[in-house]
Amino acid sequence: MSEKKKFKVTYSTLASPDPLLHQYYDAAVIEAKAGFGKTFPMLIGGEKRFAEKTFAKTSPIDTDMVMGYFQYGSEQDAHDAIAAARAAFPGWRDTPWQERVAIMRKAADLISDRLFHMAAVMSIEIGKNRLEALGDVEETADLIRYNCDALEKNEGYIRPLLSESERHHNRSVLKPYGVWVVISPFNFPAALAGGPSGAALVAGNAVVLKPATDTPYTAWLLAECFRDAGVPDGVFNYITGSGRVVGQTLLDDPEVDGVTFTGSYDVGMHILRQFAQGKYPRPVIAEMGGKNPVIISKNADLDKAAMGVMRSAFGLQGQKCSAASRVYVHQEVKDPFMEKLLGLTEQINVGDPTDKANWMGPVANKGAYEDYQRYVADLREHGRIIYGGETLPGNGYYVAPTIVDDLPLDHPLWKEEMFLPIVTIAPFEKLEDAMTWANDVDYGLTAGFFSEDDEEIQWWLDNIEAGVLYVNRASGATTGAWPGYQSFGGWKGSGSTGKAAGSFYYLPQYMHEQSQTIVD
Ligand code: UN1
Repeated sequence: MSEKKKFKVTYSTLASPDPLLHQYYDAAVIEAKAGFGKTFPMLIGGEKRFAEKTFAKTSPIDTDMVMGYFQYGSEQDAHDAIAAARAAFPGWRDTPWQERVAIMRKAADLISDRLFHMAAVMSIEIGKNRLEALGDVEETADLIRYNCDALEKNEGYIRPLLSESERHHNRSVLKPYGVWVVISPFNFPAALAGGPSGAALVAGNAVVLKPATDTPYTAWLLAECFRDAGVPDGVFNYITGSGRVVGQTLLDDPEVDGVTFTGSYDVGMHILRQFAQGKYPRPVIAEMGGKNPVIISKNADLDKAAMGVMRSAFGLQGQKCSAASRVYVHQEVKDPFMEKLLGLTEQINVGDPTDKANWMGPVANKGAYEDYQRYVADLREHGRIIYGGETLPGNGYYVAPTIVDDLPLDHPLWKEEMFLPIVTIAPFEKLEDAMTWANDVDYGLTAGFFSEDDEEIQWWLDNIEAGVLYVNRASGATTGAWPGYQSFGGWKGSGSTGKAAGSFYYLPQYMHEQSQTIVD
């Protein structure tokens, strides 16, 4: 067989994909399924580690489909992983940054080489459609490359300071902290595991990755890429199991120097508070969800607005922290907007996301499926469901995209993150009111605005409280940031550091600064 064509994937190239892309993906799904049923180890100090218990990873597409068996790690395994990272740290820290960059670039290239296999596994593991899964994998490689570039552009973050005299030689040096724990979520099982791990590693830290219990498989494939790229034993460790046992033990271990957590507001705040009890401050980069608003002015192009909202409300079944979950639309254009949104939503096929015809797959797990039913009952009672509101047939966790109107503005679900394909819509008369409502939540991750009026646009940019803003973006009103093209990080309860991923200020967070003054 001839060499496979290489693709440069981004979320925007995925709008009109090459037919070969589909062919490769279809083949990868068949191949991935043929390999299911194996038992996967953890990776601690370069050794394969097996726990006493394993858990079966089943697919939300078909709950009878067992993808593989993963280790149910113990407290001891978690401590061992931290100890392995601690032991490996000095060697990695002292490795010239240029060599670390070379190894991490190799890892990024391996991820790109394994794009189709990783995406196929991810689709089956978490129900992500083919294009979004391919995007997630390639985003991982690009996040790693972005941070390699950043280290190079900043020459290893060794920079001269001013000097008092010719005899003074002063410089600022950024150095890695030590042992870094990465706790990753199910929704971007590659990008939000590999992005933070890659940054911590290239900066010179040793890493312990604990992926979400729903997505150990994609994270294992990532671990293989790091290993095969030559990340030394113990510098990257992969541990699986429950958040309660393994996750909590990692966080309790005083040998941990920093954490990157992506997940819910409640867990993120718990980690921040717990870390503040330590002997001294340690960095916690927490990315904690959103309740992302879209405001549609009477001066909006409603086709763009409807497309942007549909894609961001229902992409990945609404389970992105960047998902659009609230829409405030000017009362004069509400009816035509709703008609367009309804028209687009009716065209969505929900089903096995490895099938090209299906744009929405199942929700992630039983808990999400039950939450959906609970929320829908509440919304039906207090508002009006104008589309969806039903679970769908199949042996997986399928639910309909759901549009809700007439929900009173004081209902708690205007403020609570549901993490499901549910969008609530309200009319407004004055833009100022829409802005007040948009900002009146504990979150501030992403936000969207639709208007063709430049003054209004500037006013919106000046007043909205969120970290990632999009104006008139039909390909996604609030979702779809790409490393280097958008920075991605939240304000308020959405993020702990005020600095975003995929941008200038991310990588330095994985290092502490040292000032060095030498006098002749
Ligand atoms: C998340 O939703 O958890 O901007 C992260 C986006 C993706 C990342 C989202 N690049 O939608």
